[in-house]
Amino acid sequence: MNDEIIFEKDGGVAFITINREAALNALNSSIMQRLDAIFTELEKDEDVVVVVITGAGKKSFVAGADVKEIQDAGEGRTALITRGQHIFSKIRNCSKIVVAAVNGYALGGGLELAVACDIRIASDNARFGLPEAKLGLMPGYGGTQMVPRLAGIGTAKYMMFTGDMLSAAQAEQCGLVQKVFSPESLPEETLAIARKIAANGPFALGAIKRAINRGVEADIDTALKVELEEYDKVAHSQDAMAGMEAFFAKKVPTFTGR
Ligand code: CO8
Repeated sequence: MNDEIIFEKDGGVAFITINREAALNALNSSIMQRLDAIFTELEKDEDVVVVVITGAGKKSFVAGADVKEIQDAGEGRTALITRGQHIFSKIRNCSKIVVAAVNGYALGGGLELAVACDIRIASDNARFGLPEAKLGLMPGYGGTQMVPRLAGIGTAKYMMFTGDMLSAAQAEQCGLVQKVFSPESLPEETLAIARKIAANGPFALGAIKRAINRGVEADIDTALKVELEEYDKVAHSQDAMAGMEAFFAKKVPTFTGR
């Protein structure tokens, strides 16, 4: 068992804590492999609706890929990037809703992990940066593509060219972050948001995620066809029947995810 990742489940919510505080939760190979395995496992887990990813301690979410491993990898660097892209794409395309609880530094590969998630909730002391160029490197786990889509091209280029960090307030303003809370209330507020999402119809949540992820990459007519395709499945789902019946019966719906 790899204790550099703590993996827990409570009802419909799973929690992944990157637990390497002495290195500000930098992503080494064993953490990356475990993340890969956890997301494979989650695909088969019908009980989990929402996954929350956070970092251990009060200082850092994830301060990047492990710079020592990158330095030592030599000719293996391209393989590291390929593996990282594969794992982060798996997170982005996961059928569960994935929430990043950013509790401090989200730098380099750490910010790329956060933007592979569906939404980002941050503490007001969180810092967001892509400092790779300071090391003579560039973001390689999806940062050059995901950050412009979320924060705009100008902000993304500014961050990557200067290596400057954004505050949580700045990250919220440009759309990188959806909600900001005090460090003390972040775990509880994130859990409340996760539970709110998990109470909704899981079948619909998965369809909404696919419609948005696929649709934003397409022209509007193709994107609307994607929405219709997903809607067709949702409209005939057991969850939709249960949700509408519960509404008129003034009861809380019991969803099965089917
Ligand atoms: N990798 C490895 N170790 C790290 C990392 C990291 N990314 N970040 C911090 N650490 C370690 C430090 O080396 C230090 O270790 P030690 O105590 O043994 O000296 C410990 O964590 C604590 O860090 P600091 O003493 O530096 O703490 P400070 O509070 O002074 O500074 C900072 C905090 C500003 C966050 C600082 O640690 C820092 O700048 N870290 C590096 C941030 C960075 O450059 N991240 C990007 C890395 S590159 C990347 O993510 C590329 C992704 C694409 C992958 C490409 C694969 C080939």
